[in-house]
Amino acid sequence: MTQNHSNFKRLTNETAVTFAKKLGLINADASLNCKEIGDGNLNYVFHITETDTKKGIIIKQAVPYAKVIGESWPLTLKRAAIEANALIHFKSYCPEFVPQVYYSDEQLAITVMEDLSHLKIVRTGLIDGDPYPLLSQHIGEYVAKTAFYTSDYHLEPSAKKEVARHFTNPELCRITEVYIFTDPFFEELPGDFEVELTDAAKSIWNDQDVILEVAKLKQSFETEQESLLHGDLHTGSIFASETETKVIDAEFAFYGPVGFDLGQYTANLLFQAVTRNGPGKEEIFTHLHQFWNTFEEAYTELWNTQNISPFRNVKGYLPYLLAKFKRDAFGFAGCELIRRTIGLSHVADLNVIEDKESRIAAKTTTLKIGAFLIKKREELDVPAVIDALKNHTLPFYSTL
Ligand code: SR1
Ligand code: MG
Repeated sequence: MTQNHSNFKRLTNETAVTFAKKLGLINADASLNCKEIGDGNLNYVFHITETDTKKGIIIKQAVPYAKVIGESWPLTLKRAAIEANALIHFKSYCPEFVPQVYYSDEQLAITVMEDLSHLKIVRTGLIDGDPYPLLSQHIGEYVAKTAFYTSDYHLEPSAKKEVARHFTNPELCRITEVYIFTDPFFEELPGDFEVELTDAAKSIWNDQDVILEVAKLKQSFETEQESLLHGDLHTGSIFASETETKVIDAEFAFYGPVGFDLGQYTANLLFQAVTRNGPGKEEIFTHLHQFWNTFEEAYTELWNTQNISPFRNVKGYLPYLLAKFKRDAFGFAGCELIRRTIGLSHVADLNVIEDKESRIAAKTTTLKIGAFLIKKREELDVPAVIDALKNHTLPFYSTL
C-alpha cells in the first residue's frame, strides 16, 4: 500500500508546542513544558503541560515505519486516523473507559488527546504491585460493550459492514499475523530469546498439535469479523488508578474475533500470575475471575436487552457464543504468551526478573501455559486454568 507522505513532518518538542498553541488547546501565554514520552513500538508521544496549572495534553504522532523494528518495516500513516476514529467509536460506547480525542490530522498523522498522566500504565503498576481493585471489572465491561455494540447483534448487518470498511487495517494486522501467529512457531523464522530457552522453544516448534491449532487461530484472526476490536489490548495499552481505567493505543483496531481482545488481556494478566508469589498471585487470580465474570454478565445483559437479532431468544445461542469467545480467547492468549517469550516485543513482567535462573524458569512456564491454552482451549475455563497454574499440573512439556 502506498501513501503520499509529502505533507508529513516529524514533530519536535518545539513544533509540538507551537502546534498545541495553534489549536488553542493550551494557554499560549503560559509557561509550557514539553517532553517526548513515547515508550511504545510505533509512535512518538509528546506530553505538553502548563508549568503552573499542570494542565496538559498529549500529542501522538505516527511515523512512516515501525519504530521498534526500524525503517526496514515501512508503515503508512493511516494508522493514526484509525486510532483516532477507533477511540472516538469506543468512547461512544463506554465513555468512562476511553480518553477524549480533541483533534486529529491525517496528513501529519497526529492525534491530540486527553492527558492521562495522573494515571499509570497498568503493566508498570502491576509490576510495582499497585492495587487495582476495579481494573478487571472495568476492562470486562469495556470488552463486553465494545464487542456487543459493534456486532451484528446491535448494528444492522449492512451498517456493520460499513463500519468494518473504515477499520480495514491490513498493515497493523500484518504485524500481529507475523509476530504473534507465525514467527514464534517456526524455528527457521526470526525469534528473540535467551539461549537457555532453546530446548523449550524447540518443544513448541516440534509439536505439530500446537502448530496445527495456531494455524486455526491465525485463520480465525484473519477471517472472522465479529466485532470492532481494540486489537492490542495488553496491559501496556491501559492507564489506570485504583478508581479509574482508560484504554489507549487503538491503532491496531479492526473487525475481528472477540476472543482476541479477551485473550490479550488474559495473557497479560497471566504473565503476572507466573511471576508473583503468595497473596500477589492470588490477587491476579481474582483479576482473572473478575474480568471474565464481568465480561459475561455485561455481555449477557446487553444480549437480553439490546439485541436486534431474530435469533436472540433461541435457547442455547448465547451460551454457544460465550463458549466460543472463551475458547478463542484462551487460544489467542496462548499465542500471546509464547510470542512475548520467544518472539519480538518482550514484556517487562518477565524481563525485570534479574536473577537469570528465575527468569528462565518464569519464561519456561509462560511457554508451557501458552502451549496448554492453545491445545486445551476447547475444554478450559478460568478455574481450570488457575488450577493448572496453582498446582503445577500443566500437562505438557513435563521435560522442559
Ligand atoms: C512492531 S510492533 C510490536 C508490538 O507492539 C504493539 O504493542 C503490538 O503488540 C505489536 O505486536
Ligand atoms: Mg501499542
